[in-house]
Amino acid sequence: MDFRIDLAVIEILPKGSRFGLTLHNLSEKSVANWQLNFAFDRHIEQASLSHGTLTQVGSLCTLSINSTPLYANNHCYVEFAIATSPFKLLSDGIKEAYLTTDSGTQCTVSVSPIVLKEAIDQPSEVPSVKTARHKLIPEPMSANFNSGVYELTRYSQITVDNTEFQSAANWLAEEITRLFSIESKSIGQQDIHFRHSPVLDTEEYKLIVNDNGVVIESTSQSGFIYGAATLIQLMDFDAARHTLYIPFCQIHDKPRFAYRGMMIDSARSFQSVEDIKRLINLFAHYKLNTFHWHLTDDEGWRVEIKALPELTEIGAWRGPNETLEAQFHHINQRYGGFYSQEDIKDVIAFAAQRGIQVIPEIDIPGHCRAAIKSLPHMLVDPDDRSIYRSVQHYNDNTLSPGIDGTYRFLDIVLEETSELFPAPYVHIGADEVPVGVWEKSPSCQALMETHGYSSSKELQGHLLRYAEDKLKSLGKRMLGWEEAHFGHKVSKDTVIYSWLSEEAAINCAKLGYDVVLQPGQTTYLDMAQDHCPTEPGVDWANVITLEQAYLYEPLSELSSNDPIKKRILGMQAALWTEIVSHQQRLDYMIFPRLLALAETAWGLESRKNYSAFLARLKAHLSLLQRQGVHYRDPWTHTEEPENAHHQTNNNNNDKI
Ligand code: TNX
Repeated sequence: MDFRIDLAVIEILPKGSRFGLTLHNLSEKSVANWQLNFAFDRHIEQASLSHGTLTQVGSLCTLSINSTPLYANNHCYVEFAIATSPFKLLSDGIKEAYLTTDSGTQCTVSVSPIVLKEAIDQPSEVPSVKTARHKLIPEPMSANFNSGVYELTRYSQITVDNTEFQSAANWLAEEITRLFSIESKSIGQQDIHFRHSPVLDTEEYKLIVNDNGVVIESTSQSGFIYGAATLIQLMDFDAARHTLYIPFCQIHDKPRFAYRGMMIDSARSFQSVEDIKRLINLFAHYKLNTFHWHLTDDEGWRVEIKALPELTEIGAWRGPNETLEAQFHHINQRYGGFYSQEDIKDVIAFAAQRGIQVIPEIDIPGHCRAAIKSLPHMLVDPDDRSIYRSVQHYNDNTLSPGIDGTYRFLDIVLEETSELFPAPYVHIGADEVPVGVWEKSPSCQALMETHGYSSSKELQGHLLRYAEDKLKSLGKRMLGWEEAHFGHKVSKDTVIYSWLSEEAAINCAKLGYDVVLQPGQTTYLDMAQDHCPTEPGVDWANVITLEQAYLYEPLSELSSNDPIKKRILGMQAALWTEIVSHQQRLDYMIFPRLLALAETAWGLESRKNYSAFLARLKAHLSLLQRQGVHYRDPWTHTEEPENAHHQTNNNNNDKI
């Protein structure tokens, strides 16, 4: 490559850091009128730039120093500062860069790892443990093992009492084939029996393995899925004999929380339908029952809305020649994609077969840049002179409650979304509405006056209440991030997802809202997993080691019989994907921390024990290996594979 940039932290300031950026021209040709484009997650203070000009839209920065050509075999140097916390991770550096020259040529620029000033390198010690006798995660409510094993062969069959549960039995058969290449024959022994047991609770199951075979008892499709997931984890495979061994046991199990979820952000990075299904299938193995799908954000609109095709024709794509600027990765090309309504139906059916409901998130009124840029005639308030900057550095990403177009947009999007997703919930976002929005919009100010509102939070609440009423009329309950109750306009039927702190969850529960816990400090899987600069991830909420993920105990400050606890529907983990651009990285960030969180979501608090979990995990990792999951090994700290960083994600070709 003919160009390279080096970025070094040169000074740590009381609030922020100062950087030196060197752009090298390693070629034999000088370039005049160049522009350097690079992806950088933090806001660069304009006034701090030593020379040249810099614009920043989200993470995309464009630097030019027109007075100085970039001479052959020479370099140019600039300094700038940020006002947020100092860098500790290499992932904080510049992610990608390219140069454009006056002839319009695009040249790739290689990026050296950032030189950090204060890198802490203290990998946490994970205790070495003896491999446990069984590898069940989450740990069942009660499990008794007896001596002896039952053998399953390719002549084994699964029988169901009731055809209603056939699809759970099919899942088990498919998984056995996928994992162990054992295809059951249509003529064989009836070794696994799904027995309907109406006395059990919906998600409860029993699993009995003895000389007579395997019996799973349950009363619902999801109960049979959980029984099947446990059975799979109990299997030991003898490849030579093509036989699966299952230890004799009696297991009786049911979940602690009714809501056990995982959120994936498909807006910042786009995952193919196959990638999403692969993850959902894995979630089923850990007895999760909810997939929260973050489908819209500033950097991409991913759900087809038939009445507003611009949302995906324009808003699903970013790049040098697109309406939306490139962000984060793949910045010198067209990147993106969307899920057609057919794709979504396919995902929903796939998830339902695995006992998982899919909840869509349409994030409003902030985080709406992709929608606004796709539908400016509908969503831009031409008289709004407000000046604001969102957390992710946009000044044009918020819907206006003062114009009709916003309400028409909401009607259409919520109607189509509600029709498409059978779950009785729609998540409406409501997070991170920037300070300063709507202040200089005559229509918003007039609306505030009409209703006697004194703050923008009330105006936000006004819009969210509209969305809530609309969703109610469509038979859906509204879910929102913790900011959804700001301005006190939405009803107590709204479910609050707390992400900033546990305290917020307690406050919301005290106010009478049902809550789902998703505190950034312990459940955000985009956080780095250890105190090492090379760990991929971010650290604004925390560094989340496996142990911290495991030890998270929802609302532990409250006594176990505090009635407020009844308001907790459950918990979920989340993967935001600004820096998660490919499948290996996805796996690396999710596994095995999700297993730790799944144990808390499902298992009894009294049975939680980190060493015992590690012992089971040690035995369990082979099951992840068998499926090609690129997990982070807690003992060897194995990184994602070398090539992962350089691998281009081909997903964006899916819809071209
Ligand atoms: C906060 S959590 C966000 C997301 C970012 C994430 C990055 C929440 C409701 N908003 O928009 O992707 O931090 O960690």
